[in-house]
Amino acid sequence: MKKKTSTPQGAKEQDLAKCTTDGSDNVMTTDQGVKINNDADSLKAGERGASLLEDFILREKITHFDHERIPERIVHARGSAAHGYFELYEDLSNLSRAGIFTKVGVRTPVFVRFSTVAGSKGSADLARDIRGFAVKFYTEEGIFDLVGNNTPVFFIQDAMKFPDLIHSVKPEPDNEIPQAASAHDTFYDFVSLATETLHNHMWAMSDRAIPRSLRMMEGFGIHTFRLINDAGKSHFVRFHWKPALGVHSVTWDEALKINGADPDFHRRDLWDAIEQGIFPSWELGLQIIAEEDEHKFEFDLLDATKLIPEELVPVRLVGKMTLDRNPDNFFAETEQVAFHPGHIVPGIDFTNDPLLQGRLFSYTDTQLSRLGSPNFHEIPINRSVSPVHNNQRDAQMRTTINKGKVAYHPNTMGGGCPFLAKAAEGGFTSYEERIDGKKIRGRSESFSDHFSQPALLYRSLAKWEQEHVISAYSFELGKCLINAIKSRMLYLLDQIDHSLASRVAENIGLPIPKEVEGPINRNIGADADPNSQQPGKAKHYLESSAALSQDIKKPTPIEGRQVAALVDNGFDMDTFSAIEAALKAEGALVKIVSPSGGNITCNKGMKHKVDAPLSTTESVFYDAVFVPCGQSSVDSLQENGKALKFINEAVKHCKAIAFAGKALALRDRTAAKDFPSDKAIFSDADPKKFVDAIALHRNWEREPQTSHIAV
Ligand code: HDD
Repeated sequence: MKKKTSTPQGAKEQDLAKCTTDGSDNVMTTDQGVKINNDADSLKAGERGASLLEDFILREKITHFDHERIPERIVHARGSAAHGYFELYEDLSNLSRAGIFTKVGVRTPVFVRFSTVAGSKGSADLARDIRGFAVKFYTEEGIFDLVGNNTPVFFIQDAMKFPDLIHSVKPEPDNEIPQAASAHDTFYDFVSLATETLHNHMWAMSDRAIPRSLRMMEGFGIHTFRLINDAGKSHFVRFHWKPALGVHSVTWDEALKINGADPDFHRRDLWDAIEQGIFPSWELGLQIIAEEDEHKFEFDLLDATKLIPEELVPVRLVGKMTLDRNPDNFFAETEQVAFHPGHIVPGIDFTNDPLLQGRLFSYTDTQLSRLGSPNFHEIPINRSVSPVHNNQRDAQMRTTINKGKVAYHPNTMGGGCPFLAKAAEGGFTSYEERIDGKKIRGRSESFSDHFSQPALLYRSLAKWEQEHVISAYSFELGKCLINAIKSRMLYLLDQIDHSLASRVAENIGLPIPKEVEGPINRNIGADADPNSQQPGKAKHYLESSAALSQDIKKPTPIEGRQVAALVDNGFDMDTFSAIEAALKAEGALVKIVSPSGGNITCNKGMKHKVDAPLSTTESVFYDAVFVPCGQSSVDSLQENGKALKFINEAVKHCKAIAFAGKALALRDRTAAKDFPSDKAIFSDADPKKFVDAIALHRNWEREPQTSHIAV
């Protein structure tokens, strides 16, 4: 596909360009600018003699190398990022005075980092996990960070529990096992004792936790924030990102295989798409709640474990974000970027959500140990494009050279500068929320319903999605070793949905207990009333919410989808070209997969470059497969075990598969023959039907009949 042109250089790109360098056409120097004559040998006393301490070139090189690593993020260590821009559809100044909500036609630069939560920096991309979705807006009024996830809720209600949550899910501390996996005792010990986790936990057991692509995930700001307009009026808001490509996932079997065969699968997918000009985009959605409606819901807006169903408050799409440029340097940009939910601009403000309030402390604090200095805002990727002037000074690695004698305010010696901005001139003022209350360490009664929303989520899922959730719980609990923990989880699942609990109980071979020892929820203070807790509080305020399901009814764009053409020498060019043209017209990428590498020849005698020999590729890397006609090609593939497995896996993973002409013989040697009337397995290789099936992502109706396929 032809590379699309990227956006004209934005303000942030110009800013980064000041620090961007490459060595082309330049002589090699030391860090002090001295030209280097020999970069291969250290300075020695004689040809075979000892190295000399005086060798400043060797010492500088090795010293720098020794200090190359910085601590990985305490959570969200593994991530990938891209540059792009955000554009507003319509002026929202009635809601907010922030430039990104008022300036139509302005392209605000963004840098977006996606991440997994639990795994280390080098862990595999397809871990079952929540995904981070952090957006840095370089606005004309300063940095605004929307540091969200790909699920609409969080595990806990109060930041006080964050270290406990993370300690429970990270590898167990005695043996550092398991890596990037929640399927272990400490996590379920915690989850089963803190029922507030159950809602986001069910999201983590759903297919959302194994996305097909970072380009195919929703994003959520999760907390309720405030939008403040010029008149100082506040509206509550929840932020959503809706992907243009729809929300899609892989199966658990694929995830396991991808992790082994290409641990960088998501990172590569994002990088390759952008390199090829297939720019992912998301629409920004707002759920707006009037100040006076704060208490009209059956849950508390300040509770980050609750979503606001779109049926109750629709999502208004107000703008679009497009990612169109890969970073130049992973460390300088993706690794050093520092997000912070406390980076807000005039027109946006916080609420009293106790999870958000705690986050406001944590993020600067963590950068101090990760990036090493309060000057992390000077690192190019973190630098605001609006001017920065204040009386903060010094500290490690300071790069700004502040002139003059004055580093205090008020002053006369500096002419009173830097001076303060009136609110009307863009000075930040906090929303004057009235607060009246006792100082208490406790939790609001309005946070105590932990069961209604996981039940709503489960009810909202399609049958096939529910099956995936059942399998996920069965896998995760099956991996736990302590029966008491598994039983407690079964007891809790039973409060959410009896059929779910029964199926999981059957799969893991334990009964659902009638009761559990001790209070159900132990995530409370020592003097709190254990009986004030769950599950009696569950409410049924909505039967189901369509937005929670990934069961798409309408086709989604197939831009950037990977489709394998399984061929060998002698394949039929006509049937190949017909499908290839139809796929390319929709922006899908066709890869020639063949038993051997190099080139193969079609029946018209033309040579074609093999994109991936079967020895280096896997069925799980592709969204669909087609096998063109051609006797010798099909004869060869029929004798190739990897080719047969390739198709069998595509059948098992419910993908679109097309066979043309003679390729039917190949179909009959694989599990595809068992599905003669399948909606997404085609024997006539009709290009349009094939494309339409890919646009529906998978034919999940096939799945219940695939358990016999051994791959
Ligand atoms: Fe957090 C990183 C998202 C609660 C403490 N968090 C981090 C990142 C994302 C989130 C996407 C990675 C940013 C990046 O790519 O660099 N975190 C969330 C969401 C939360 C949440 C959506 C709840 C709604 N986090 C949360 C709490 C605390 C933290 C309650 C602590 C009290 N989070 C951190 C951190 C991290 C972080 C330790 C690690 C690296 C970093 O901040 O820069 O401070």
